[in-house]
Formats: sequence, structure tokens, C-alpha cells
Amino acid sequence: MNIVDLRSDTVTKPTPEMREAMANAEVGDDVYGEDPNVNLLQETAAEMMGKAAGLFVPSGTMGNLIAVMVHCQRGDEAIMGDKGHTFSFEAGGISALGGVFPHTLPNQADGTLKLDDILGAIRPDDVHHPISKLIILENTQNRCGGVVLSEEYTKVVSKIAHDHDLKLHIDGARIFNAAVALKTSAKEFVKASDSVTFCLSKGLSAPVGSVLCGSREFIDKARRIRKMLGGGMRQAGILAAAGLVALENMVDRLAEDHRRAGELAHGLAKLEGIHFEMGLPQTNMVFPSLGSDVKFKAAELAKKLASEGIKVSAVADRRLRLVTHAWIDDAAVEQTLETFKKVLA
Ligand code: TLP
Repeated sequence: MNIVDLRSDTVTKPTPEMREAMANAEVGDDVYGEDPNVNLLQETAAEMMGKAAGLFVPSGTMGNLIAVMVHCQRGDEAIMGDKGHTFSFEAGGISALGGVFPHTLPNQADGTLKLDDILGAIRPDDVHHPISKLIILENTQNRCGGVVLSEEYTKVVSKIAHDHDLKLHIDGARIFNAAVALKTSAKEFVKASDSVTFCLSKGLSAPVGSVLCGSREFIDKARRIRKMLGGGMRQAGILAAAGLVALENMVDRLAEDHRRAGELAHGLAKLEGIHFEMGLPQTNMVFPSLGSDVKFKAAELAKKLASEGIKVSAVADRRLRLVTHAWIDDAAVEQTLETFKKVLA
């Protein structure tokens, strides 16, 4: 059976070019700063994000955690969306390891946080309160549908942050999807931020790794915290070499994933009982909702689809998530639609 894995773009495997680059990578000890591929990846990433420096980290989760730990001291507060990855899917690391207090605000349907909510969340200087130090935005915003936050919105939030002596971190795990969707460069979206994490191992298909970018001073502190967390890697150039290929070859093609996400959504919308109450995809994520006329709940439907070779995620009682990526071609989209039809019949 041909397996179509739409659970996430994290399931992507390295391309033949990446495997070749990995096999031939010159390496050194990166804790000594001597790995040429890691150094080149960090410089390239920083340049692409318009920041002074970059740091290769094992995962997006670690990149976000390090950013929070650099920007905040123990007992400080970070303001973030209640549907944000840092709040919901990073195992509470900012509290458990950083001692940082999350102040959540409702993510709006378009992925933003209301400006008034942000202003209201920033604490006055009073011994009763934790000190507000950081705002986190996520772009694209995963659980709001892979939606894109505009450059203008980011700029306004940055101004609010800076006017109140806070920093702005962007979880840009899929910032290149945002850039490709709006036909602009990733740099534009993160210009106003103090730091950004982006992932090589999602739509860009590298096997492992993310890059945290910011000012030189920020990255110097981040390097020490990465070491503290056990993320100082040695001959990591093998991984960085794949990351460099990802940045070179895999960014522009994200447009294909977006096109296929749109095709999947349009095909699914034609099926009885399937709705798109969260809206149609802006990037590579498809979130179909199941009406009350569908006899299965999402988890049950996901199980049935998996038994027919189509892997999807159940993200709520009656909602699925399907994510397109480099290993989903037109035939896979077709197979997925046919299988949904069959299972729902
Ligand atoms: N997201 C994964 C799961 O953890 C939910 C997925 O399948 O979407 N920021 C954002 C916005 C993410 O979506 C993810 C991964 C991360 C950070 C964490 O990246 P990793 O998995 O590298 O730690």
C-alpha cells in the first residue's frame, strides 16, 4: 500500500542532494566553533533573517526555549498566544527549565493577538507582579490554520514591546511558508523582532535542526544556554550541510505545497459533512472540520484513513489537520481525496 503521510511536515526525509552533502561534509567541533558547515549555516541563516548572528540548535522547541531564557530571568513573564506552540506543545519548558511565567492571550482566528489585549497584559511596575519581559508571536500560526501574520502587524507589536521595554521573539518555525505565501522575503516578516527561530526540518525537509537568530550579544548568551541545556553538538556539520541544501533548494518550492494544500481543501470541501470553519489554507496546512452528519469523530476517522494508507492528525473532537510537504505529490493528493470519499461513504 502506498502510504501518504500528512500528519506533519516534520515527517519529511532528507533529499538525495542533502544525503550527498551530509556524506561529504567537512566537520569540526562546533562547541569550539570549528565546524565549517555549522558556521556557514549560521551566517547564511542570519543573513536570510536580516539579523547579526545565528545559532544552530537541535530543534525548534530548543530554539524557542533558549530565546525565552535569554530575554527573561526566572520569575519574569512572557506574553504569548494560547494556541501558540510555546504555550501548548513545548512541554512547559519555559516554566520548568526557565522559571518563566507564561501570560497567555487568546489567539484570534487570523493568528494574531489583539493589540489591546497585549497592552492590557503588560504589567505596571508593582512588586505584586512578575516583570513583563517578552512577547512571542508565531508565524505562520500553526493551530490557527497555518495562517500568515503580516509584516505591518508584527511591526506594531514590536513597537508596543519596545515602548514598554519588552522584547519580541518570533517563533518562525514556518517563516519561509509565510514568505512564499506573500511572495516576499522572510527578512521582511522578522525585521521588527529581537529574535527569531526557524526550522530546517519541516517543509524544508532537512533531517534535524533549527536556527535561532538575533543580535550578536543575544546569540553569545544563547550559545551558553544551549550548552547548559545539553544542546552543544560536536561534529554537527553533517546536519548543517543538509540545512544549507535546504535553504538553497527547498524554499521556493514551498509554493507547490501551498497549491496542493489548496487542492486538498477544495476537494475535501466537496464531500458531504466536511466544512472549513477555520478557513481555507493560506500555506501548507489544511484543517477540515467534521459536521454532525459525519458518523465518525476525528480520531476514529484518522484511524480508518490510516488503515487505508492515509495518515492525518486528529486535532480536536471533530477536526483534522493535514499538512502538505515535499513528499506529497499530485498523486498523493488524489489518493487522499479518493480515500476520504471511500471512508466517508
Ligand atoms: N510542530 C509540530 C508539533 O510539535 C505540533 C507539528 O507537527 O506542527 N514552533 C512551531 C510553530 C511548530 O509547529 C513546531 C513543531 C515547533 C515550534 C517545534 O519544532 P521541533 O519539533 O523542531 O521542536
